Amino acid sequence: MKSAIDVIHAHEILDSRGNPTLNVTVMLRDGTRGSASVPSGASTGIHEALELRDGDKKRYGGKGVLKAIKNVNTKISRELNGMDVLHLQKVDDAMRLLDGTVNKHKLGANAILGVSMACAHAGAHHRKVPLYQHLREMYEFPFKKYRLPTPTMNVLNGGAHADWILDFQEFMIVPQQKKFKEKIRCGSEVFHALGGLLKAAGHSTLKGDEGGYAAGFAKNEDAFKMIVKAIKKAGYKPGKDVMLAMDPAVSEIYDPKTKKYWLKRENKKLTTKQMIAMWEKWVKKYPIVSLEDGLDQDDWDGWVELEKRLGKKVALVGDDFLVTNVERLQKCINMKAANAILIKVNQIGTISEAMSAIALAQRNKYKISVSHRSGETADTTIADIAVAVNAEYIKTGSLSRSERLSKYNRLLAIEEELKR
Ligand code: 2PG
Ligand code: MG
Repeated sequence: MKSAIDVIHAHEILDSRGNPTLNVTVMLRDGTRGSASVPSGASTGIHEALELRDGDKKRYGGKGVLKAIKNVNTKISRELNGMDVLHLQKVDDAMRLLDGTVNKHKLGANAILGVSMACAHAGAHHRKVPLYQHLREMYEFPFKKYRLPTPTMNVLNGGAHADWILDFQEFMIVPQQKKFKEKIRCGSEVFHALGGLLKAAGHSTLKGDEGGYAAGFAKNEDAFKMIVKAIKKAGYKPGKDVMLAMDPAVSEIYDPKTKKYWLKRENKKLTTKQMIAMWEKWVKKYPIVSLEDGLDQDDWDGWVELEKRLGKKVALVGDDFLVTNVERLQKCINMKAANAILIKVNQIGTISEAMSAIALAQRNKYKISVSHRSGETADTTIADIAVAVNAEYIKTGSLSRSERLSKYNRLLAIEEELKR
């Protein structure tokens, strides 16, 4: 069988924060190769699959991934030899069973994911089709046409991605133009207009982990005020040409003991009820179409209430809350606790499991946002996943830094290809 796995090899590379991660190459019996690199989060949810790090403080401050690499090059490689990459579900199942733990802590979700992604690429190359087409057909997504996702672009970075200069992590613009390339142009123009405004107002224009400006304001809400100004300055209409989105990532500021959210910038501690009231106010004031992790990852009742209040108007996206996990998603569907899911392949550890989460979400009319991590590489797999499943959104950072732009640039290329 030509599409059988012959050799798997992983080695250590560095991500956009200068931390080690894995690059994996899979070679098939016919000589076809596929390679992929694994992303890494900073504001990780507690229910995510485990990212295996060496813990050897003398090397990369404990962040090395040599153990994960060894697992790929020995145990996983042996187990998968001769398996057909065109049946990625079986390959992923084999790795899941070999690991045998719920959160993949034996082999490491980073090790497993690197192999899963590399196999997907090898399969597409073997078939001589684009990755998005390969994934759509292999996982039998029922759509006839391809639709490009709308980007949610994180132009102001706060929280764990920008030294807590703001309490909330991501302030995003959501361009509404028809073509993807027009959305990119709009995003870039607003981003640069924002830079000009920040400079003029005496703010820093240095960038955070996702390539957005890391500028501090007295109040978190001022971030949106500034963005609205920038949209206008760039010649666009807020609420029409450009909408807004945010990921306050509030699991990071939640204290389970007091059950309060601590907004240090504003010196406030808010209850779930007060947080919901604040989001309602913001949604009335600003053209917000999407709110991710507006409440803590285990505040199920809070999420149900939030969904009741805002679910008709806004995409309420579960990230740390749902962790690309089918079981948490099913519970969420049963409880009516959200209406959208963020998909991060490394939260769950295989492409197949991420695809199952997407399929389940879509069967229940949830919106899909395929997402990068704050620690990224030039890998563009998530762009193809978003197109494969006709995701509504892609979240892949700001309009600067090549590891963010590589995904946008891949989507620009896909748009061109689909025209033909
Ligand atoms: C998030 C992500 C990506 P991290 O919270 O959505 O923006 O951040 O990768 O640090 O978890
Ligand atoms: Mg998030």
